[in-house]
Amino acid sequence: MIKTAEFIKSAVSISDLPSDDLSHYLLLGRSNVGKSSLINAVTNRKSLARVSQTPGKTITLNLYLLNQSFYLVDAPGYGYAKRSKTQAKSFVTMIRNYINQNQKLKKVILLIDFNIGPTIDDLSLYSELIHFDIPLIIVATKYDKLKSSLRLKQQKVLTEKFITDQKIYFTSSETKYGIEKFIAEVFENE
Ligand SMILES: Nc1nc2c(ncn2[C@@H]2O[C@H](COP(=O)(O)OP(=O)(O)O)[C@@H](O)[C@H]2O)c(=O)[nH]1
Ligand SMILES: [Mg+2]
Repeated sequence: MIKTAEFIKSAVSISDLPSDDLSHYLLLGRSNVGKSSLINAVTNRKSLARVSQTPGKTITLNLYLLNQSFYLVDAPGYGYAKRSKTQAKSFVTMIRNYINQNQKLKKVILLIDFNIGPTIDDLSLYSELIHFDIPLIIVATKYDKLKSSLRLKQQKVLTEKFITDQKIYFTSSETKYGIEKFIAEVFENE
């Protein structure tokens, strides 16, 4: 259970990250996939993470401290249409450095829109991420948006896009479907 949550900082570079020994959990996903909403649902706060703000030009890692014991790190905005190729590249470089250099990173959580399914950008990021020696989790967001009669079929279609045994959570930040299970399993060691 998440009892406390606070925004700590927006880090603009790897060297700007806190120097304590707390664990990090990295959230990745295209703009609009529901990252901020997931942070708010997990922490049971209405607006801890700002929902749907237009991404700025600066690439940041936004750190939230949960239960005074671990960081949830929001890395906003890959696949954002208005970003230049150079910016997209520097995003991937920053994430790669963060994963490679951060001993405190415990898991990478990639968000996919359940309705839209994985986009080309999502799948290309996924295929990079599976090569890192770090647990990778998929969260299919906005589960509530699909008609319940179509959910099982879509669940199957989505599952087939990823490697066998890929752990996938289905969540809705709107109805809180799947949020408790996500918290209990993903942060089980915290
Ligand atoms: N119906 C529904 N809408 C959602 C859900 N999660 C996010 N959204 C909406 O999707 C849009 C983008 O969400 P946001 O959290 O800002 O995405 P981010 O850009 O990844 O941080 C907003 O309009 C949210 O209200 C969900 O679980 N269900
Ligand atoms: Mg956001």
